[in-house]
Amino acid sequence: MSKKGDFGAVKKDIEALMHQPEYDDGSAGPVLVRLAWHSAGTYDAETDTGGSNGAGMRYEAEGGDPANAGLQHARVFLEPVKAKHPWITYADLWTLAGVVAIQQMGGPTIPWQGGRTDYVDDSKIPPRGRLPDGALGADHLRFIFGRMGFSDQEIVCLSGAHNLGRCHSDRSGFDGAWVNNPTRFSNQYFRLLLSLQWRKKKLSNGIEQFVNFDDDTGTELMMLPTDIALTQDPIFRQWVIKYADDKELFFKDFSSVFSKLIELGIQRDENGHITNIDNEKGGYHS
Ligand code: CCH
Repeated sequence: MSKKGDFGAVKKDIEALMHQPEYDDGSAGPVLVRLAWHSAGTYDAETDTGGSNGAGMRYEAEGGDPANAGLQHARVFLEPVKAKHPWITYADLWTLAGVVAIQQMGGPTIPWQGGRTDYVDDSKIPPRGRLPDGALGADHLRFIFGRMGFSDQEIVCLSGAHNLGRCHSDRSGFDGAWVNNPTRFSNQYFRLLLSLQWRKKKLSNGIEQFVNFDDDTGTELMMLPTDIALTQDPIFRQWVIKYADDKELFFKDFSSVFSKLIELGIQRDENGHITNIDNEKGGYHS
């Protein structure tokens, strides 16, 4: 067991579990990033509900949301880390794991601060349906991310996380990976959105997605309708072009926007101490 507050020790153990030869593309990274995102992406700025604090996904109300199907794999990967460092809250562990995973897959360093609690305030539990639906379009994205307080540029930037991982027919119903190397963080997702021909395909479960089949390599890549919407909406498209052209800019912007995502609903004083969480209820100030 590490000393309370030794986040560096936790980081090392998260890094050590990233390599998972039997799982998906050989890495726990992508699903850990999705866990961090879904833990935070329920935030509603107007009512100040949802967000990463509380780690509500441990319970059926949030964990059983069909949008969160498959994220138990990420939570199971992290259990040994929690067992070894019992002082860390799940809310901190999940967000930290996302940040560590992005960095280990070649992405930018993302500012992260601890202090979230695992206390679930019943009045702050987000209703289901706060997370985006991949079958929809640009209006839906603005509605969902606008609720969290994100701009058009930030929506496009965050979507660049689809450079990682894949869709699973037994989780979301969509199927396949967005890019050729889904365990390496880059701006390839934006480049492929613009450079490949995407055609609509109806899967055997009735779900529609976009695909590109490469005759030379025999590989099929995919895009969700929401991904394609980024190229069709004129404002979103400008940002897709910028991020496709400029990997450095994408990395820089992604670092700040992901950091903003995992801080939604959290207020801190100048020392980084969270001020809007009752420390008696499981909060922990480093
Ligand atoms: Fe996503 N995402 N995501 N996504 N996502 C899926 C998988 C990943 C949407 C839908 C899906 C973000 C935004 C959106 C990841 C990170 C982010 C899947 C497949 C769907 C569907 C799930 C499955 O079947 O396993 C939609 C719609 C949006 C709207 O914008 C944002 C923002 C992020 C992070 C910043 C990652 C990573 C994955 C891969 C997970 C894995 O298991 O490989």
